[in-house]
Amino acid sequence: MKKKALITGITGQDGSYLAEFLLKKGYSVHGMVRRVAAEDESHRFWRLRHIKKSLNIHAGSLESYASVINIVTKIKPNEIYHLGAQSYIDYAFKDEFSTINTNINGTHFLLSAIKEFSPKTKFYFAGSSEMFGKVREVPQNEKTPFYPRSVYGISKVAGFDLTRNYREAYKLFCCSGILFNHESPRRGFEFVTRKITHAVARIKFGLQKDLQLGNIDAKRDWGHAKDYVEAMWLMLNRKKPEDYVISTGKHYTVRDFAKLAFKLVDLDYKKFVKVEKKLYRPSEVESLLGNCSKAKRELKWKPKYDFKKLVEDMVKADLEFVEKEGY
Ligand code: NAP
Ligand code: G4F
Repeated sequence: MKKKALITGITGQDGSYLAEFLLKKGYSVHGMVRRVAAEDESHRFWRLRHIKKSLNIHAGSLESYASVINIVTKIKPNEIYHLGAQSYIDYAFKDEFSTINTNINGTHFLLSAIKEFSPKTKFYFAGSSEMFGKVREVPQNEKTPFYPRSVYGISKVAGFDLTRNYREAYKLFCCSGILFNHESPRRGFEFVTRKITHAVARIKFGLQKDLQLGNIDAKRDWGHAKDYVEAMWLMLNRKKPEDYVISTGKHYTVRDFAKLAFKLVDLDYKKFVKVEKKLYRPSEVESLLGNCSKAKRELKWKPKYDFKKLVEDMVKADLEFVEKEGY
């Protein structure tokens, strides 16, 4: 019998790569999507268009326990990958309450539904390096204390603790990946890497004059989403549920990212990037750097993409995108 996986957030960057990955492994792949998204296929399913026919899509809401119970009891999946979240940090500062509601309740509802109705289901929680926030040590590993700097980070710490508590209290197979930033040509346009590579392509084609950015001295440990979804699967396919940091072990500034992205199209970033104080965050995470030696040792995981390959992949894809779509 085919293994069944349920992915929340299947329409997002990671959800789309994970769905592809699991289909290739022979899984029957189910996705939970919000009704608003299900009704707007042409826009909301852009990352899944090529595999949509192979997926089982269920309309449901992470904000409703009844809806989560219905889907979990109907599918009784072997594995749940809980990726659905309000994941954009700038927006979390603008709407703290919906970020908290979706992110904490969504995780809690899924864990509770597994405990009550499908206790053999293994559960993956999408934890985040944002939980380290104002970092307590460098680099950060699984034992580094958390110090979140946004409501998003706070919601992820709560989800992480809920996941750990369900593992310890009810002996469920629940684990969290503490994933550092990961990007790709499927990254949402609001995140800084995609904002940069899209602007680079638009500037190259004469559609845009400059690029406004906020804090370009912030440092991130950037990997490729394709590499990171494999780590999620590896975590659920070991004997024991544990939490893992997933990162590259190298970090760069936003300025470094912009410099390389512009250089790839023979432009000098200094002529185009305009720093705007209004784009700074009320409380910033200045620098993140992960130590993923536990994942390397126990999951035998290591990233295939480095920083340069990642930026090249994104710039190339955005040049093609802008040329084809014209925007
Ligand atoms: P993403 O592209 O923003 O995708 C988020 C997904 O969550 C989308 O499918 C979205 O669905 C869904 N979603 C948002 N709000 C929802 C709501 N109220 N109810 C139900 N679904 C909702 O994020 P990603 O980059 O793939 O990240 C996946 C997960 O990993 C997220 O939980 C994120 O917080 C976490 N994470 C990401 C990174 C990273 O660098 N990418 C690092 C660490 C952790 P719609 O299509 O309907 O909007
Ligand atoms: O690309 P970002 O918006 O990603 P951020 O805030 O690090 O969050 C992402 O990674 C987390 C993992 O650590 C995930 F949990 C989360 O869901 C998300 O995927 O911003 C990166 C950095 C920040 O320091 C920000 O202040 O870039 C800086 N930045 C500078 N100018 C900008 C901009 N960020 C955005 N989005 N837009 C700007 O114009």
